[in-house]
Amino acid sequence: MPANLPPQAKAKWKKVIEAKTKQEKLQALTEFLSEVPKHKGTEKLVMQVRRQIARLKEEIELEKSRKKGGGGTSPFIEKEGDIQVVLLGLSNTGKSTIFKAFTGLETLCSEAPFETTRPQPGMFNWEGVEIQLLDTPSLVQSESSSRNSQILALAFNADALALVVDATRDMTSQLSYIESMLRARGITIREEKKRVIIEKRSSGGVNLIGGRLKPSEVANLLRDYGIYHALVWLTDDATLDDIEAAVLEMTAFKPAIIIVTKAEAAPEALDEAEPYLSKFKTLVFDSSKVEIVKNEIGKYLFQTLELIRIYTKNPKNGEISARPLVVRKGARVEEVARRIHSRLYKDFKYALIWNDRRLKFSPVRVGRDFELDDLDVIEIVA
Ligand SMILES: Nc1nc2c(ncn2[C@@H]2O[C@H](COP(=O)(O)OP(=O)(O)OP(=O)(O)O)[C@@H](O)[C@H]2O)c(=O)[nH]1
Ligand SMILES: [Mg+2]
Repeated sequence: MPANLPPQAKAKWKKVIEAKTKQEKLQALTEFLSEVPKHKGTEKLVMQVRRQIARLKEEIELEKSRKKGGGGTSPFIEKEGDIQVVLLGLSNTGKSTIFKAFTGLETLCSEAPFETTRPQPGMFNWEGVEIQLLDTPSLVQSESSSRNSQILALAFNADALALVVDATRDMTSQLSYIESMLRARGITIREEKKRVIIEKRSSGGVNLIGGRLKPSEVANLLRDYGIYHALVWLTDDATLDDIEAAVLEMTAFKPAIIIVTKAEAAPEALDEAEPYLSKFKTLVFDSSKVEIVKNEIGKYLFQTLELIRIYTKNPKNGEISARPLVVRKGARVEEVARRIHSRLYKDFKYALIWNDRRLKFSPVRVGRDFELDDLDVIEIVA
C-alpha cells in the first residue's frame, strides 16, 4: 500500500535530507514522524523511521562517550583499506579462528565462549585489494542486549558481512537469528529486485532511465521530497508509489557471505541447512583451506561490490604503482585524477591508458570522461 504522505510530511522529509549533523537528523526525523498519518499504508514507514531514530540516538550517545575520552569500548573502527568486512556470529562459532588465519594477528580463540570482548581490525589482501576484517564479540541470544547493538552498529557501517556458523549446532536457527537481529536494525542481507533506483546528483535535473512514467510527474514527486537532481532507473512496471517508497527507503542492503566452521565434525549439517545456505554465497572453512576461502571471499566481494583496480604510472620514471586504486565500476578518468591529487584534477590535460586485455593498442590517449576498467594502467598528464 502506498504511503501517500500529506504535504506537511513531505516538507519535513526535506529537512531530513538537508540535515547536516546527526542531531539535526534526529530532530528532523522526529518532526517528520509526527506528521506521518498512522494507517496500514504507512505502517512500514513508521517502523523504519522509529528504528532510524533509535539508531541515531545510540550513535549520538556513543560519540558523546567517545569524546569524553573514557570511550575505550567504543565500537567504531576507522575504515582502512578498500573493503571493510565484519565477522558476525554466536559464541564459539570460530570467528576469531578465522580472523587469526586470515590476518595473521594474534587473538584469543579457544573452546571458552565469549572470549572476544572487543572488536579488533586486521587486514588481508586479495590480488591487490586491501580487505579490512573485523573480529567482533559474539552476539547473544537476547533481544535487549546493548552488547548486540554495539556489534550491529559495526555491521551497519561495514561494506559487507561474513556470518560465521558452527555446523555442530543448528545452522538454520543460527542464521535466522542473526538475520532477524540485522533486520531489526534496518539491515537486510537479501538483495531485492528493485523497481526503482534513485541516484542523487548535484546538478542536471531529474533524468529517467527506462520505465513508462512521465518525466515531469517523477520530477514533481521528487521535488516534493527535496530531490532536484537525480538519475532514476525504472523498470517498465514501476509506479509513482514505487518511487515514493524508494525515496523513503531506510533499509540498508549489505552483501553477506556465510562461513561454515566445524563441518568436518557434522557431515550432515550442510545438507540439512541447504535451503538456507543456497540463498547465499557459502564457504566451508577449516585450517587446511585458509588460502582457498580467503581467495573466494576476496573475489566474491570484489565482484559483488562492483569494484575495479586501477594502477597508476608515474610520468617521471615510468614506474607502475605497486598497489592499485580501488574504485567503483563505471568510474571515469577524472575520478581517479581527483583521488591522486587535486592538482591533477584541476590541471588535467589528457590521460594514457594501457590494458592489453581490452584495448587493441596501448596506450590510448583519452579525456577526463573516459570510463575505466579493471586492471587499467593510467598515466595522467597535467
Ligand atoms: N574442529 C573445528 N574446530 C574449530 C573450527 N573453527 C573453530 N574451531 C574451534 O572452535 C573454538 C571456538 O573458536 P573461536 O575462534 O574462539 O570462536 P569465536 O566465535 O571467536 O568465539 P568467542 O569470541 O569466544 O565467542 C576453538 O576451540 C576453535 O579451535 C573448525 O573449522 N573445526
Ligand atoms: Mg572470538
